[in-house]
Parts: sequence; structure tokens; C-alpha cells
Amino acid sequence: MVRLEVEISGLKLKNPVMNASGILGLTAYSLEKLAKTGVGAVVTKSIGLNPRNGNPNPTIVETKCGLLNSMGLPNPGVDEAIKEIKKTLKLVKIPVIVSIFGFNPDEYLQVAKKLENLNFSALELNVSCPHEKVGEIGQNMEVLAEVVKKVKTATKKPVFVKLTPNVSNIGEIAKVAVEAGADAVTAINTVKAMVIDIETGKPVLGGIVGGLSGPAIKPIALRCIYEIFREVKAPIIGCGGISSWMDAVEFFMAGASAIQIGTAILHKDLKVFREIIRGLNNYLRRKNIKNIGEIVGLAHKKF
Ligand code: RRO
Repeated sequence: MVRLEVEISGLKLKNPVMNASGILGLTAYSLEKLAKTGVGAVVTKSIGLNPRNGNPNPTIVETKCGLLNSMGLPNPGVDEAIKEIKKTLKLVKIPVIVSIFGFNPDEYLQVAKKLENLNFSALELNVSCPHEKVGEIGQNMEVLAEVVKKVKTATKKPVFVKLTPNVSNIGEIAKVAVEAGADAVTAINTVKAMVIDIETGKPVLGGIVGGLSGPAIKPIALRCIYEIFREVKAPIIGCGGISSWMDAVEFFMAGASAIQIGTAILHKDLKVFREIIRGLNNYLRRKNIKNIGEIVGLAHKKF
């Protein structure tokens, strides 16, 4: 018997696999579909204080080396979202992690306060959307610390902070988040990028710049997790380009205690979750490793 159970800052998961925020996380129906794949937890799309339609089309473009999105934080606003989260909590029997964003520390605080009475399991603070002002919060140590401190005053739930790779020293940023009270960090959000239409000479995305995701960013994500692991003791939730169980193993070895899958859901469908969970089980069995925790941070070990 091998064990895939993990505990992230008090949050017990039957396995360390979840969806990344933004993919299939806006309705109770889609979160229930995700939960049925056997994942350890589900994560909602990021919710802000007010409703937003998002950016003009096109909002997604496939490139030779990955998917580029500039959705622009579309969401119904926290008051509407609360109704959907209540429905979700009736349907989904595994931990639900609610992703939130704001345009300043006070907005994060207000959203967190409005959500606090609901029975979900953790908050994930999105401070890292690469093509919106929100992403600048994760690049500014003072504002980031203020966001985390404020949210921590408003909630008893674990607070995860989703970091951007679009910084020169992600380890230092992770340290700031953890010292401000973050219980875990999620790394990474998408990489700021763009595509230009050579016939019109115009940027393709309605939002002009967007976030690159998919296998192209996996080595970037691994490097970021490796650097964060050296700086902080808090658990890391790894994200960025994972599409197979082998990718997932690399993330654990770099220092992640759990992982999230985003773009691969679009490329491979929901079956990707079962494939990865089964693959991790088989890998541990083949290597005679009893507990997934034993490989977390293995790449840091001096042999
Ligand atoms: O909605 C988006 O455009 C978006 C978000 Br909030 C994010 O965090 N990362 C991303 O690639 N897109």
C-alpha cells in the first residue's frame, strides 16, 4: 500500500492532485465534475469584489509552444459567487479552495470577509494574473505583505498565495508572503507573453498581452519551486505545465507538496487526473516508496 494522502497547513487531502484555478471552476456543476475525477481538492476561478465581463475577444490563442490567455478575470462578483459556492459545498465532498483577487489590499479583505462564513476549506489569493493590475501585487513586496496580513485578520481558514514567475527573485517574494502569514504558496501562475498577427500588425489577444501556459512553462515552474523550497518552510503547491504523472513527480522532487493541473485539462480532458493519480501510485509502488511525502524536495538532497 502506498500513501498519496497529504496535509497542507492542516488541510487533509486524499491525494495531492487538484485543478488549477481558472479551469472549470466557475460553477457548482463544473466543480462537481472535477471532484468526480478523484482529485484531492478543487479550486474555484478567481472571485473579486465586483462582477467583471473580462477582456474582449479573442481571449485565448493556441501557439506553437503553449496556450496564451487573456481572460481578464471574468467572474460574477463575490455576492453572486457566494450562491454558487453554497451549491458547490452541497455537491462536492472534498475540500473546496476558493481563489480570490482584489485591486488593492482592502478589496481582498472585503472579499475574504464576505466569504468567511461559508464552509469551504482554504483561500488562494491570486496576486499573480500576468496581464491585469492584480499581477503587480505579487511583484511588490510591501503591498503583497499588506494583502496577506489583512486577509489573515479576516479568516480562520488556511491562506495560500499564488505567485507570479514574472519577478526576478521568486524565493524572496515567497518569503515575504510566508512571513506575512501565508500558510502555503502556489507556484506558478502563467508567464506574461504575447502574439502578433503579421497580416494586420496587431497583437492577437483582445487584452494585448496574456499568460502563457502548458508544457512550455514547466521548466520555469520547476525552477521557481526549487528556488522557493530553498527559502521557505511552508508547503508549496506546484503548478505550471504539468500534463503527466512524470511531470508531477518532477514537481514533488523540486519541492511541491501538492500539484495543480490547468491547461492539460483542455488538451487531454478530465481523464488527465485519473492518469496522473494512477501514475503516481504505480511509481511509488515500483520504487518501493511508502509515502508521496518522501520524494518532496528530493532534488535538493546532497548525495
Ligand atoms: O482571468 C485571467 O485572465 C487569468 C487569471 Br485571473 C490568472 O490568474 N492567470 C491567467 O493566466 N489568466
